[in-house]
Amino acid sequence: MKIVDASVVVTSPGRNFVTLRITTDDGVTGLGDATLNGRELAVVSYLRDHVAPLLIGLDPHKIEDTWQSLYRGAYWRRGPVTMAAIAAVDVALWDIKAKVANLPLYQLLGGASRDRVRTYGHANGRDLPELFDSVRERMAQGYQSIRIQTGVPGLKRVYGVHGEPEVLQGLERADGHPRPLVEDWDTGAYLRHTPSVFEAVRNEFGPDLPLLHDSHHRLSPIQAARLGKDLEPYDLFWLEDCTPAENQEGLRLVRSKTTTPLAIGEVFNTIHDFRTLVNEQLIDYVRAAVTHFGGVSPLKKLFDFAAQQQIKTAIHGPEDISPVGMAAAIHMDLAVHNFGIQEYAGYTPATEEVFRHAFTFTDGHLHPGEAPGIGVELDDELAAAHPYAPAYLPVNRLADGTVHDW
Ligand code: CS2
Ligand code: MG
Repeated sequence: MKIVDASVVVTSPGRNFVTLRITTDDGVTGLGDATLNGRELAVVSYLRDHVAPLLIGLDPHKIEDTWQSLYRGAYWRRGPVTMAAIAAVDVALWDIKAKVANLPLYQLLGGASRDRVRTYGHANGRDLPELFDSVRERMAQGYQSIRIQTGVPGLKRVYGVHGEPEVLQGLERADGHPRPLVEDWDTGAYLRHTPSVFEAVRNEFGPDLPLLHDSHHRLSPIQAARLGKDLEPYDLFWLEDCTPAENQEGLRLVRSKTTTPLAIGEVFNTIHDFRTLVNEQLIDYVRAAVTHFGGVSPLKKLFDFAAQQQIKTAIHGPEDISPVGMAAAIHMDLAVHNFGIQEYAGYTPATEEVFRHAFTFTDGHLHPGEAPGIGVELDDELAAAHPYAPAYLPVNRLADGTVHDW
């Protein structure tokens, strides 16, 4: 069996997605997600100009060798662009291997370790009434765990909460913003406000509903320690990205001050980014996504590493992970033993039409389905009807204009 074609499809059914399709001489095809929110075209070029030509003629069954050749052979290792491109190749080859075996991918990853995959959804509101309505909407959709994001008094527009209530679940949609919007931030106001939000949510929805919160890299370690401690009475499922974790050692301070569980890593792209965090058990969930971490092959290695320290998986799953990346994630979720939870923000109807998938969402749980491979088909004709449009995530600034973490 040989690879005869590797093509990149860019489509924007509500937001930009980048997909790699690998085709073999037997006519078997595999898909891989290469979407990097706000920097999509960099990955398109990396794939089209530097990777696809190298794949032609290779044996598609040699997944590990191909991965290692692309990672080590590039010389310039790591980074979101490189690892998203390699991820797309990896997932497409796993898709092909599983199709040839006539098995759903999870069966090649050790088979099912559970019946279904629990998820969490996004609730957001500029104020408490809007937030409570959003929580009820997610619960009505079946979600049994919910991420809470709200506005902050005095701030116009913050992460996860948009002025337009119709924005789907307050996602970080880069669509429609051809230049980065500027959002404002005040850490003090946020730290003073957030505990009262969770007190109100607990009073409204009771003590048992698993609640999550994302600080989105915006706090210093001591500020993160304070927030984690202030949130302990509200028994969060996790506090996410409480501090920029390139400074992995910074989590030692946070960990020493609070028992609030910590989740980190959606922006990480190799196992080295997690080394201290996992070895010293500084976090409870690893957030890496198939699409940004180099694919299924390296993510499985990370999950096994994390399992040694009783750390669980929590694959990143916002709307800017395409249904291709999501499908690969759900297969991993079903198979790995140390599964924690899967983020699932859902997709626009147009996205569901372009990417026909076998995975299902029922009663707050996902299942990858039994289709051979990862179970996703990309409709090229429909994809072409949604051309790429430049779009960027917002930039976050303090009141004095200083750019802040986002
Ligand atoms: C967020 C993401 O889902 C999350 O946890 O951190 O929505 C993130 O803002 C986007 O994926 C960035 O593209
Ligand atoms: Mg996040």
